[in-house]
Amino acid sequence: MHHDEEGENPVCLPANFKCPGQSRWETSRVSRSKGKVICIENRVRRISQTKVNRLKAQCMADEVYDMDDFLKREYSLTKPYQGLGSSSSSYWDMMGNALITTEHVRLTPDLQSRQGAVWSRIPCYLRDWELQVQFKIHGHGKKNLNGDGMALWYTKERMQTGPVFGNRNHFTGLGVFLDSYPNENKNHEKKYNPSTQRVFPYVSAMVGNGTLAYEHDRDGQSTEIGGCTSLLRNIPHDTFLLIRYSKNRLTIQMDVDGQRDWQDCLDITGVRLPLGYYFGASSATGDLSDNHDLVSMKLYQLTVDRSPEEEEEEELTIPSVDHFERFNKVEVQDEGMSTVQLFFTIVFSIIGVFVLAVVAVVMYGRWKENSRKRFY
Ligand SMILES: [Ca+2]
Repeated sequence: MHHDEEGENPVCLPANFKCPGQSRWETSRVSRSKGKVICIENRVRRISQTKVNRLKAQCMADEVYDMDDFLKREYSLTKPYQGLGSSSSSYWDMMGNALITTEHVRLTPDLQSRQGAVWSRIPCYLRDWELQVQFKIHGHGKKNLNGDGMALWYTKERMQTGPVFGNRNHFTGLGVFLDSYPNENKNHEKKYNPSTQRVFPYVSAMVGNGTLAYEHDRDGQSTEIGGCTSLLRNIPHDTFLLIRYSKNRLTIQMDVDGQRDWQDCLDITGVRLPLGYYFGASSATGDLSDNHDLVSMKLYQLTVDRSPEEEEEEELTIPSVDHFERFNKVEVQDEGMSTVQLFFTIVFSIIGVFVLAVVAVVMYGRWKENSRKRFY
């Protein structure tokens, strides 16, 4: 046995692991003999070529094993989408204008005023999971003349239509929005504030409690808990989004470069999502449109160690985010008075003036009477 193999447990690299400045398996010769440098979990170690090969083989085998073991087919939607929307044995439902092809589920075509969605039929009781979404958003419209985008869901409600990318508003649970049209910049051009401007397409997340409203006209800016710009549209290859939820931590990563390299988009702790909600994806077009193609949604169960206290954490009924106010960094601009406010302001002003006038008349009358009494 080689000396460098003694007492070493080879550790597999995580799927998206990358040493600083190195590609995943990049090795470089450090001596004329068999020594190589390999990057393993942030440590650079000198090991033999044999071991490099063995490690590679083992990691690859483990990855295949992981994929099979942790992919949850009942919450995943993959080609060839067998029975989707028709068979009672399918794990998924389809609604609206959504259409199945051999390559994808087209949630909306590149046509005006369409809505489409797919929803998982089985509520999910996994505590820690990772959802990998493969998709393609493309169309004829020029930049910012396309819309509206799509959304991924983990919510209590399912199969409802509405104004939030084809889904209902006031939803309960998690919504992740791939917003390709900047409504706010359009609607508030004069009040446009460069410090709060977001560049579109913009990916963001929101946790709804059933009463909180997603404001479409403001692209959900007032309720978002985080987000990032991601140039995910009209790209020649497929694009990917990853949502990881583990131990109340929500992470979103994007891969739109086709390099299999995840870019961090959002990482928030203190996100509390109840069990038993449904996964879904929806999309809508308005005056502007795009093809919103969903290639796959793969749900993986994550295995996580928990302390006894964490195990005993009380089960939630309402989704929430700890210290939600910390996200309200955007100052709500003074929009001036609404018509209703203006109406009541005028009414109360008139009443106020009238009351004052009556009081003044009465006071004057009394004063006059008093002064008369004094004279006589
Ligand atoms: Ca928008």
